[in-house]
Amino acid sequence: MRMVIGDGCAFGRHQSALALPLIAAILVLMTTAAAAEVIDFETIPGGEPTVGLVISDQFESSYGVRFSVSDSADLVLGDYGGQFQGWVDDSLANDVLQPGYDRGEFFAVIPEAQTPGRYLIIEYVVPATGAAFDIIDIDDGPGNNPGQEDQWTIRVFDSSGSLLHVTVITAGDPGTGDATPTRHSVDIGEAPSIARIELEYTGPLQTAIGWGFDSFSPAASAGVMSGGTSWGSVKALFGKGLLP
Ligand SMILES: [Ca+2]
Ligand SMILES: [Ca+2]
Ligand SMILES: [Ca+2]
Repeated sequence: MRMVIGDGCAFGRHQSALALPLIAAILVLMTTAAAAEVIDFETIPGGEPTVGLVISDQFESSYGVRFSVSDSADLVLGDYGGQFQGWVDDSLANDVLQPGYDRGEFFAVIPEAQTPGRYLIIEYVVPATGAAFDIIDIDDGPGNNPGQEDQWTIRVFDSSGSLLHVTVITAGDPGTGDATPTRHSVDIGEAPSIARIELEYTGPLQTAIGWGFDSFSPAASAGVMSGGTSWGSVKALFGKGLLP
């Protein structure tokens, strides 16, 4: 982690020697908290979650990530068990998860995500070492439909655009299923190099693939901390006399 102390810190050498370990401890705690934070779409910074709300840069200042879609479509909110936005179930109501899963009230979805060339883009303000998220309803439609298996391709890039990691998840793989959140984790290792993640439907269906996106953990995003806390606010604590 590379941090630069701004000019606003007016300390003598002795005070700095005392303060720096404390700063380091605070940053470790904040980074740990950031790694544990999850964007669950139940709260939206600067607004209220509602069905159809476009999700783009609301999480940029607090989580260090922004969402977009490769073409003119939007990532929008849908609600579990409410108006149809996401997926069809074999035996339950639409947009309901299988028993035992609780992902709150809202999820995110790109309508008509099977459209060729349409995919979700997640960009990091500061690269991260890892990420995790749920893709919901990776299945083969209502009933058993061989040859219609949903398939998702996940691509991870560094800040120079180099491809770091590709994963393909196909209906029938472990953890997939009707109305089921399939957890996927990306772990690049020690170096924080994840700058961009793309999720693209690469299955055979032309219509009504049924899916949702939820519980996104952007993980350790150095320099941009969780919960609206930033390096700038750490410096502000000095100004208030709350730190030595
Ligand atoms: Ca949720
Ligand atoms: Ca389904
Ligand atoms: Ca599906």
